[in-house]
Amino acid sequence: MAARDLREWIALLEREGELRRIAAEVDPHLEITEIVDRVVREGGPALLFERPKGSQHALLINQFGTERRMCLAFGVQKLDDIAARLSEVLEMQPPEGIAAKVRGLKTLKSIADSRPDTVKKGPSQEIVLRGDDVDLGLLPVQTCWPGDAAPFITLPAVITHDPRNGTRNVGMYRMQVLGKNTTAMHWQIHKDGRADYLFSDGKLEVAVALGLDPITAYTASAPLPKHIDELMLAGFLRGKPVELVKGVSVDIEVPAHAEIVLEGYVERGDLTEEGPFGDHTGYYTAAEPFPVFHVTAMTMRRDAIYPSIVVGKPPQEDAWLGKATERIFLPAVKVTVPEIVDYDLPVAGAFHNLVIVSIRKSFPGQALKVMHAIWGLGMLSLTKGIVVVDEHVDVHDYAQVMFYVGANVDPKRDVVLSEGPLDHLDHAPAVQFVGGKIGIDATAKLPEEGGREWPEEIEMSAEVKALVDRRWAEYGL
Ligand SMILES: Cc1cc2nc3c(=O)[nH]c(=O)nc-3n(C[C@H](O)[C@H](O)[C@H](O)COP(=O)(O)O)c2cc1C
Ligand SMILES: [Mn+2]
Repeated sequence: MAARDLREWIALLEREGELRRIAAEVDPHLEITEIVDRVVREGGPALLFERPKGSQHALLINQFGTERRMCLAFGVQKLDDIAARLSEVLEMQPPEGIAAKVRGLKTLKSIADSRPDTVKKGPSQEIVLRGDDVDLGLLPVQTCWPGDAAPFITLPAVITHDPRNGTRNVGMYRMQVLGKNTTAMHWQIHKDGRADYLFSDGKLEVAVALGLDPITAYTASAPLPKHIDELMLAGFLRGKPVELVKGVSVDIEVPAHAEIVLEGYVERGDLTEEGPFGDHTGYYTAAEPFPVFHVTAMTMRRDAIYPSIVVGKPPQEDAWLGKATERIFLPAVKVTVPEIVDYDLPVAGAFHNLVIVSIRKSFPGQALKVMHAIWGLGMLSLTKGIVVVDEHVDVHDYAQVMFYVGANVDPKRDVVLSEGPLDHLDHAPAVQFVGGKIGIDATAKLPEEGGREWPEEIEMSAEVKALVDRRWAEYGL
């Protein structure tokens, strides 16, 4: 059963030996980062800092830092099992026979039950601070890296509504603390929250939830199309709806079981210099103007636990949020580009720098088709480099991929240079936001593509393999 809130999740982590409590006083200014950096790299546990210096609130970090914890969060054995449930929905066909109809109805019901539920009261509003009482200084917000401009809230679920049609959006966008009741709102240009802000006619209400059950927190980072509510996906993946209550100062429903909620607004033209911030690119992103978020109310549970995450040179904790997205979105990618067998976004490539994709190739030029499809597909369109391999290649085995890139590629023929939009944070292109793309076609070439006959790959025969299996003990190896 999916955790209802952060506390059930912490209890589960503790039962599973996946959480360590730190009783010593530790400084959220840099010190926590250095501790977490070491623990993450060793595949260590989630950490609950019970006494962050200068705050009454405990700080949870590294909740997502390993594949095992990610699977625990979703209640699955492996991340691909989540994708399997989504495939069921995406690949629904008119059912034939009673059994298929019943299965179909169950699938439809699971979609119908995904919508959030509105409830009257929620623990996220046990404590209500308004006006002058709002004080972000109460929270143990981390200054992650020495060059960071200020403390940054790093694991928020930012909720807005599209002013045109009211559809909800939830996104994870870091928030630089500017003062006791203001932060910056780091909506990059390709993001849905930014679009809601630009569609507003001046003022946009915003609510920020901190400290959620892990599935709902994850969905804030999921690259869904603009019109799809992330809380629907959360409800679907949790197998039960997210519960919401009315905000106390804004016309936005907020998670009833959050640890902390910040309510407020942004206004057109009210900008601040945001950054620098040590980012998941492995570099500091330079200061740029972003909207100011004014906090009109801060609500909390009693003894609220503050959630945080550190990003930086990969690998960091966010690697597993990214891998979850890679696995969960594969079925949706395949709906649009059906020849795709599998793909891998290497953690070291910070997710937007490189995609390795395997395809079932049946016509000349198909690898190029797939590259261009990826460069046109949602957030994958920001991908800088794409390597295409044949279906039998394991895209997660980088040595194998490198072998085919070396063996199958004539750089003159098989390297495509293109152009397109790039990640907001990419510092490499000469102009921000647009630049070059590289595609490498490492598939075996068809006669129409290569001109020459493609040689056969070396492989031992099945009979000899079976023989050696049978006789293995005799060899004394
Ligand atoms: C830890 C973490 C921090 C992130 N910080 C930002 C950020 O500051 N700004 C941003 O635009 N996206 C950030 N992202 C990526 C967005 O959360 C992601 O693109 C998400 O899909 C945005 O939601 P949207 O598609 O509804 O806009 C972050 C992701 C993670 C996992
Ligand atoms: Mn969205």
